[in-house]
Amino acid sequence: MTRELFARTFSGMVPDDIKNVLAGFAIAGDLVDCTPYGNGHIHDTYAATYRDGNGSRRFIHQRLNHHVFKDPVGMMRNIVRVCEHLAGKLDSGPQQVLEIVKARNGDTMCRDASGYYWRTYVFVENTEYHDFVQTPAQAEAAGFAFARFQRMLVDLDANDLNETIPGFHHTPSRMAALESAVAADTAGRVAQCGDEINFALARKERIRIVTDGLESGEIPVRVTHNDTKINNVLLDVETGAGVCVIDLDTVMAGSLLYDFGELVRTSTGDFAENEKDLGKVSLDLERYEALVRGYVGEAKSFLQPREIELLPHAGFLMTFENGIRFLADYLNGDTYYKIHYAEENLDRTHTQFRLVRDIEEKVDQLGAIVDRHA
Ligand code: ADP
Ligand code: GN1
Ligand code: MG
Repeated sequence: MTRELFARTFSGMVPDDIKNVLAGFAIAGDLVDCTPYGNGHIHDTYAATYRDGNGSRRFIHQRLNHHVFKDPVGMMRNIVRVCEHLAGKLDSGPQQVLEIVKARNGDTMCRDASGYYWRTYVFVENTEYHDFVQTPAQAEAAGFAFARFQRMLVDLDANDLNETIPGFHHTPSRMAALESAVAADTAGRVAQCGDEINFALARKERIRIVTDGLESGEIPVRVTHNDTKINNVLLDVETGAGVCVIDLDTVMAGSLLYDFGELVRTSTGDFAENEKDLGKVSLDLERYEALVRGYVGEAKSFLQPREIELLPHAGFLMTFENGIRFLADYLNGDTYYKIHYAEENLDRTHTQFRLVRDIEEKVDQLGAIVDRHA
């Protein structure tokens, strides 16, 4: 089954089976509308409006992808734990914690007739998401918001959280998965991807630094978000400030280098993740500096020397890791990420690899910028 077929979307009338499952959530009023929302690659997300005598309220409903998150109950336990921890620590500044709406029976999720788990969050109003940034100020706001998120979780024991996707950022394992995909050639696409596979193999020796450092204790294991893509933080529509970190499914033990690196990948350019015009794909140093200012400015109090030293490597690592994940998915026949057209995973691979190359060329400049702010 390709990911395309897994995705459940509709337009117009809300199908009855969806209405039935939504009725299980403890929400007052009548469902007025419910439409597919956002550009997440994993779950099927809907924005819904309910109305009662007091007015209207919006909610986010998600049908969870249990092929990716095999233990939805354990995942929701993590999210409850993390949200409670964050809610107890809110300090000044515009910020909100994701708010779970429980089922009428008190559970954190409902199940539909086909066995899918659904969950609901309060819609965070007066905010917007960006699939890629348009200004350095947005990069700075996102960097600050994710660093603040990390600071607030610095005293949460990583052992209290389930590992929702085993080896999620173990880049050498991701490389091994690519090599298995090449060997299996399930979709018969290997012959067409020689250049991409060689590009990946040529960098195999440079992807162990963070995993080795975590294993040896040289880099601290922290509670990290692990999916700090720019559309996983909501920015205030008026001020542009980072208001709410969302998509908490992968919050678990990790390295903050993963979080910083994923921000570099998604907030320093001016191009979509699947951009076909590779001439547009490059890292903008002004945005990078803004990101570093926001992120390092807030994280300085807890960053350790080895982490600071590796910050300039983080963007390379996460862009490369995403590139090999997209490539492996393409070779496997598009079973993991949601796709909107046949070659999308290959386009995503090309964009990531072009950005990797650009980061490699700029690494000294990235180091100088980090030095200025750390
Ligand atoms: P996925 O894992 O598929 O990326 P997300 O949890 O990131 O799913 O949700 C997909 C998108 O839905 C987000 O990028 C964001 O645009 C939107 N979204 C999710 N939660 C909320 C919320 N509580 N309020 C407003 N928008 C949200
Ligand atoms: C997925 O769920 P979403 O769309 O925020 C993926 C990330 C990738 C990203 C690439 C659980 O993020 O790891 O970096 O796509 N999430 C999962 O865009 O695999
Ligand atoms: Mg997301």
